[in-house]
Amino acid sequence: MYPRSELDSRIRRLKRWMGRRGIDLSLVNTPSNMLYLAGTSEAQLLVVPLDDDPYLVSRYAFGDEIARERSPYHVEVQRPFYGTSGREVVNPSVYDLIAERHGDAKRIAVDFLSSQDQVEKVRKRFKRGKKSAAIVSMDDQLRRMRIVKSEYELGLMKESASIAMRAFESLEIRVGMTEREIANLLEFKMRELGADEPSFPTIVASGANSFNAHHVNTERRIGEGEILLIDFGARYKGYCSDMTRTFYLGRPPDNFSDRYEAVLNAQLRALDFIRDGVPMERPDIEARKVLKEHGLLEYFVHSLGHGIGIDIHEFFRLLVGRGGKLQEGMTVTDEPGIYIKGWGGIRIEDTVIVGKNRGIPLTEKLSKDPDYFRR
Ligand SMILES: [Mn+2]
Repeated sequence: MYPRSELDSRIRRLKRWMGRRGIDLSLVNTPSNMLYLAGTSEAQLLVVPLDDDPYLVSRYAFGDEIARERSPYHVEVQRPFYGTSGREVVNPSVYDLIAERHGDAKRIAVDFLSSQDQVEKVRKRFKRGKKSAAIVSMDDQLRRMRIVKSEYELGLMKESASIAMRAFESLEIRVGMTEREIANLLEFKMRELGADEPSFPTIVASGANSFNAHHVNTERRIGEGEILLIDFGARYKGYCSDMTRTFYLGRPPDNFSDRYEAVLNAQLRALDFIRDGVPMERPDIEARKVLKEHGLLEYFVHSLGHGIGIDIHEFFRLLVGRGGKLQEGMTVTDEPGIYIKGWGGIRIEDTVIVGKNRGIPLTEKLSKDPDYFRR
């Protein structure tokens, strides 16, 4: 079970925000937000009344038992009855239950304001006369809360990184294997080592396919004298890791080694700036400067990194032109890459904690030697 004290302090923080904004009820249904606030995503709705304890509404046999095991909060069960004729069907919406209990709510915060039909369902039930409760978004508040990780969360992310690295190290990759085969093996190993699942579908890009930053794996067989790029991560108890390694199978030609060196230097340079108080665009700018010195700037066509946690891509990007400052305890990826049409791509990525003096990589123990498979 998720530690109660962690969740209680998050709920308290949410309630302080609700109090300031005159919000008397919060409704959460995005799985990642629910996990963050209640320790489980096995429910239809998390309900946080300003003046009462939070509780979950979960469906009978479709998560209610799991929610009870994982969350310290009360689980209200929603159970349909279908009978044997259409007249007997009783299947009240979760929003009926909420409206019955909190019918006098005047200002409701939801994390699904962009979902028109769900908002309409809430609006319909919180109508008295011609007036309906005001419905506002809580997305910004939840983003602010989730952006800096607690020690407990960092512990889960470290384990997720460790699982991914150990899985990779146990792989025996041989020339002749297909991209899909390698991805399947890696994902199997991560699960075997305790991962809930891969944090996203593993990318194995060989040869010219390495040009595709988000390659979709094929039956292509890897061969000598080729680039092999592998981008992967594990999810552990809800928390993600994300890393990329690029290799050369066989003796690398100079143009590969030089370009690899440049990307690696850019990645390490950026790491020095992933620290408390630095503008979020700075690490990206520093990485771009290094690539510029090597004449590779035009091939770095994405941001240096992104927030990571319960979601693989969380709020904010490390990108030139973006505002905001880094704060100790945030978690980001550091992943410069170059993509040269007709030749291929090189990306090196680690998951990193924003530290006091420099970034603390969680995934760097896995060698960045591009000759890894010939050791
Ligand atoms: Mn990434």
